[in-house]
Amino acid sequence: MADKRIKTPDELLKIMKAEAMGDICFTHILDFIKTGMTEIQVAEEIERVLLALGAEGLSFPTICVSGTRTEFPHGEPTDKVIEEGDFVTIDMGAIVDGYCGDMTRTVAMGQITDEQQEVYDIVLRSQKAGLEAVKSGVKCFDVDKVCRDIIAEAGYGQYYIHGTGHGVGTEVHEAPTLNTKSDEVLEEYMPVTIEPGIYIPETFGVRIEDLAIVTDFGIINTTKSEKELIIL
Ligand SMILES: [Mn+2]
Repeated sequence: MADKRIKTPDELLKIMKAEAMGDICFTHILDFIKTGMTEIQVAEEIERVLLALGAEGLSFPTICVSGTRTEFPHGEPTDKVIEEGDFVTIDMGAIVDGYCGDMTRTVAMGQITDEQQEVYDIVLRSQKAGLEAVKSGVKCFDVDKVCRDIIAEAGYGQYYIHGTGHGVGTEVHEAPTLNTKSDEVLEEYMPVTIEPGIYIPETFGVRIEDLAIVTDFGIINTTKSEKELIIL
């Protein structure tokens, strides 16, 4: 039996197409999002745009959380108004021909604190190092460790409260699982997310997520959106 974690070229193309829709949508949202809007308004616009681009559905209900609510990795959007100084975390995915996209970006609304900037930089460094660690033959827990060690060494280890990533296919969460326990070995043409985060209770959180295709030399990153901190 074929290993369902390894995708065919046809499957990978559908995943790439779904992720490209996410990139286009994110670019639109950077222009759309303003202080004074609610999280729900932004989430609804994301979903409208993905469907308008031709998505047949959404990989999962869109996450848009702001301000202190960014402490919730899987928070549902609410009527909370987006304010100056907020981080806004958006996690979304389109479905194309049955295959899911999945990407996360955290952006800042206007002036942020030094701590916000510092935490963002740590997550970004962790996320980039995780992507660099991905290659066929590497064990999933080793990729998780690369991401986790950077966050821990920066003093935020207790606030990294989930795994580093997962496979993607017709379901948004598939094998392989990238966490502290998974000894699965990455193989060429597995699509996997790399999505470390820091979530400080009642303060703020940051997550950055790309969807990468494992190769023998490293990755093909299907997520093209900017991930240096965007201040709107
Ligand atoms: Mn994900």
